Amino acid sequence: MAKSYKLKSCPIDANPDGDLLERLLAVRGIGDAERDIFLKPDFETGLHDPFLLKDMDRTVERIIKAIHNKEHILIYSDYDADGLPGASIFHDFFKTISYPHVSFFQPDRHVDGFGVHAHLLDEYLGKVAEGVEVVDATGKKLAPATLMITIDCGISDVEPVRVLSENGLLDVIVTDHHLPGPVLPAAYAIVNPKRADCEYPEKMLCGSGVAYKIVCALVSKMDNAFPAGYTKWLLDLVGIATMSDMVPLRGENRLLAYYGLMVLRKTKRPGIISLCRSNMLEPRNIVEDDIAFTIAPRINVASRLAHPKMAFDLLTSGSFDEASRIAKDLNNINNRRKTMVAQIMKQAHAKVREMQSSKPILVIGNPDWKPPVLGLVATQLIKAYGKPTFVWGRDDSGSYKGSARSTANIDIVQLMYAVPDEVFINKGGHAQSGGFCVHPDHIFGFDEAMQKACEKVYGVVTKLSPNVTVPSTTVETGMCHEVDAIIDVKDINAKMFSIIEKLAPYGVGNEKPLFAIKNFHIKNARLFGKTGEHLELEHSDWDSGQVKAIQFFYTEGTTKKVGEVTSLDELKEDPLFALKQNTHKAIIGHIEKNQFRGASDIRVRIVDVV
Ligand SMILES: [Mn+2]
Repeated sequence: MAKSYKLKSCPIDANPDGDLLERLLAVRGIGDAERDIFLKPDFETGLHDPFLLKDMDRTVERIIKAIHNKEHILIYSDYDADGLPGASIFHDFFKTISYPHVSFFQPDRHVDGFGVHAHLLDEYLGKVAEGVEVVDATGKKLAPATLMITIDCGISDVEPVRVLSENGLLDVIVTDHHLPGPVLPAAYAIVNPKRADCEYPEKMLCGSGVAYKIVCALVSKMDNAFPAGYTKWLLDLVGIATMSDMVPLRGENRLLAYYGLMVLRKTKRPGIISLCRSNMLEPRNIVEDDIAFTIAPRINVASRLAHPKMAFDLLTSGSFDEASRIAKDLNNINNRRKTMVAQIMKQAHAKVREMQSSKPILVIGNPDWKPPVLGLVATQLIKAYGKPTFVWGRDDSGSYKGSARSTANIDIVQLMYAVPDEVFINKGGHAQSGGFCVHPDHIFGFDEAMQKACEKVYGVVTKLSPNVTVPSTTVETGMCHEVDAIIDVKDINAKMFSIIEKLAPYGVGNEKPLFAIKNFHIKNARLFGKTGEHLELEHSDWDSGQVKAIQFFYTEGTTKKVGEVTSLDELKEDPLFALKQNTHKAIIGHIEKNQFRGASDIRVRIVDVV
């Protein structure tokens, strides 16, 4: 079936046939005022003053006092690819000043869950059980912690912060970027750009970004303790977090991502280097996709299938021996994760086809599915079907746990609160992403309960359907095409790529440009890969020379069987039959640089053929 595409609407006037750079800027709404700073962020002048963050003065004073008094400082961070680099920034800071009285803690994603849990910290606070003690980097026993700093969490933990500060022995500094609730925790200080009373201009920093601002503020007050340019070398960690935490890459975040990528390419951290090399990636060639597809998943898998400490140890390791051992372990765990997700996805697709459901919510589950990977499954399912998705499985203790993801217009937390109380043992999250635990007595009626809740909150299905928006990520699955520009195949070359590269790094808020490529005459089509799963198309003619286009996992799933197939038999005999007819109107895809053995070429990464 042929598909249609349209040009992205352009918030700024620009000639669609004009200069490509102008067109790409205009499509992103980048006008004259932002243009220069967007194209060439300036590290010396582009960062905001960290002291514009509310409570920064108090925070810096308290930390410096703690260092002065040799207090035991506890860094409590989230377990993901934002919280862990944030904690690693503090690790680097304390290591640089050789401060040993510091410890690092991350909760367990599955046992404890997100946020601050006071009862886990007994050992750190000196309430030592027999034989348990907290030691510093040199192995020396630490006194009870008197200062705790949260990273990427804590803003909604009013009760735990109250309990921790109750006897006056521990000061808690909350640093976070999540949206504060109606009541702020009664902490010693709270650094969060999203505080209503915070005047900091960049509201969308990630948790590591906030941690970075604090370290910058500290360094500015302790100047002579640090080598020149010290804070710049922390940007590899900030860059990883900024590009994996789905914050918009505009404003200060663009600067952090831009220089983050630059520093990553020169990183000296054994952990990052080992992780890259063990995945056949040279740090100097890292691009944003390598963070999204190689680095971040391997940091995150530690908390999903092992413990976050593994990834923290990797990021902070000072030894190549240790780092390459951890990198190898993380790769193995990540392979196990991939197999688990792939198996579940296969079963899920089959189940969805069998259900043939027109219901507005996709509820799917299986007691054999492992809850730790269901967030990843839910993300893939919503991409494939464009419906709010609840996926459940059963853990080793017999609990029915799962993950939910939603489209822009449906709040899943609201939905979970609209079902009768007894259905969920536990529920939580944000409008578009959450987790839950279903009571075993209600697992069979779970689907129906969610559909009813949806009707209750959003009205009947027929009213809902026209409003269900297809999330922008489905561009990748071929359900909807909005292209940045229409280009001619003859213009695809290194010069064009250098223009596209000017706007990188791409990500949320600055999506990688998608093109409709005209005049691509398929002279050669072939399948390659272990099982012939990938597609390569070759264009060549006298005028425009040769251009290659590839699509990985072309043969997987039916949505990617592109081109105008006249009969199924043709497809069975030759899966490339339709493509070879050259009846397509355009190739939809990204332009990328392919690096191999020191050489490189510019090619098309196919999203679709229409
Ligand atoms: Mn975060």
